[in-house]
Amino acid sequence: MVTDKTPVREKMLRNAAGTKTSAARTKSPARTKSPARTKSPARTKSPARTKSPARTKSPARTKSPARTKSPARTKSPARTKSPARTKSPARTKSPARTKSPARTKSPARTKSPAAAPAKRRAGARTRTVCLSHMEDADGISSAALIREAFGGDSVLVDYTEQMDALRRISEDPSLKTLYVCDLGLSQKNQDEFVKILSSLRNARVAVAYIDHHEIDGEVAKRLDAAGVRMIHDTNECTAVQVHSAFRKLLSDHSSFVAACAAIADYMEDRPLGSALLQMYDRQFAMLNATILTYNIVGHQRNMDYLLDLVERLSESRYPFEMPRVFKHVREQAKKMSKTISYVKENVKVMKNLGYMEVSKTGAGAAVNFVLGLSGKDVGVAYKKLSKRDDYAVSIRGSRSCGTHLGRLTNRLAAKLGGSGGGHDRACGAMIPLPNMARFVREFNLSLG
Ligand SMILES: [Mn+2]
Repeated sequence: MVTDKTPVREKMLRNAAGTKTSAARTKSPARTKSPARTKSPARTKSPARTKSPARTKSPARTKSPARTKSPARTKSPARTKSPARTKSPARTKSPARTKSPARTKSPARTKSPAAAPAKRRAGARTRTVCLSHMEDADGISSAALIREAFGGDSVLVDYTEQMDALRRISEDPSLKTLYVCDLGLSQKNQDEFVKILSSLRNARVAVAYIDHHEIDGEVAKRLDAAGVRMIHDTNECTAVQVHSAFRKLLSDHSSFVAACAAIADYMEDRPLGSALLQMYDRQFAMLNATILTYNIVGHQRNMDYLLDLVERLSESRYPFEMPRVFKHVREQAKKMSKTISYVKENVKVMKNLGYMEVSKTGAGAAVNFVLGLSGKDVGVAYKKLSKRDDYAVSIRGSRSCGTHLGRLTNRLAAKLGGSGGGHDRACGAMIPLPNMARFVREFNLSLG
């Protein structure tokens, strides 16, 4: 692996050195602070980066539960003023992109009502926000690539928080550009989603929706008609689509980040995804995709960590380089092996599916084993959500499963007062407590 890696890296570095973006970045005074960094003429090149004491050792960075409060973070002149960012020719093309001071003042990060200063500036719209999915490598990678291309704030959510976050963001009078990534819609939220995005467009906020989950054709049309930039292909993961759409604004390393996301989303066999993966050593990409996934899964309650991950990926770092990742991978792998025994002992079957209620682990962590160990073509795992009267449901299909599970889930969940949807062989839902058993029964019947 080591021998393979070198030429690939070198090739990437050569390419990166010539790109406008990386050249522009190096000049950023922000970066010059770190002596390790300054030496590196091209951002991607810098092996020094990994060792930069500021990054790796700063406990404030990684451990600080309140990311935002860390003075180093928020006030860092580096981040705030970054003329390199703003003046980069690549960036200036898009009017939305030009001013992006968002990064610096990051209200999203702080969770403080950042709107206040903006209001004082008499309605200046300057903020760029990327609302993305927090639960997997595709969502995190998409946020990282958007951040690399446009700067701005990353707001990471799961499906339960998606609409609340969107409402909150849309109420910010300083919002100038909004990217929504890897967040599929369901019958339950799609109308409100269209409504909010349309009103943002009416307020002249630039809005892009980048996703690969099943979408109602009418909903897609309405978004398009409202002037939302639709980057939507069910055949490629979100990060790959972000990469493809904004390649000119991204470093060469971004293709690696997108390839990892494709692996994590089981979409590395698609046309664009496989072309990206081909550029790298397969094992190396799989290793990094796994490191990324396990660290994301293991840090779902640590927003600070997840935002840091986004930032590091956006700065052309490899997942394996990040501090303490192997420790977390080991812990996560241990959990996985326990989950295997747990599922083996508790999985139940109906004619067309295997199913299991889980409590010791997440539904998403167990569902692949429910599928595999049940011997059926569909696996359903569900877990009662704390403080809610709902189950979080994860569903997976085998390669020989002929039903589009995302569509079936969307329909059944809506019928039973929940919501859900997703891909043909991987999807999820939220189902009200009293209807869970019925959901599994009807799912089984629909597969027959
Ligand atoms: Mn995805």
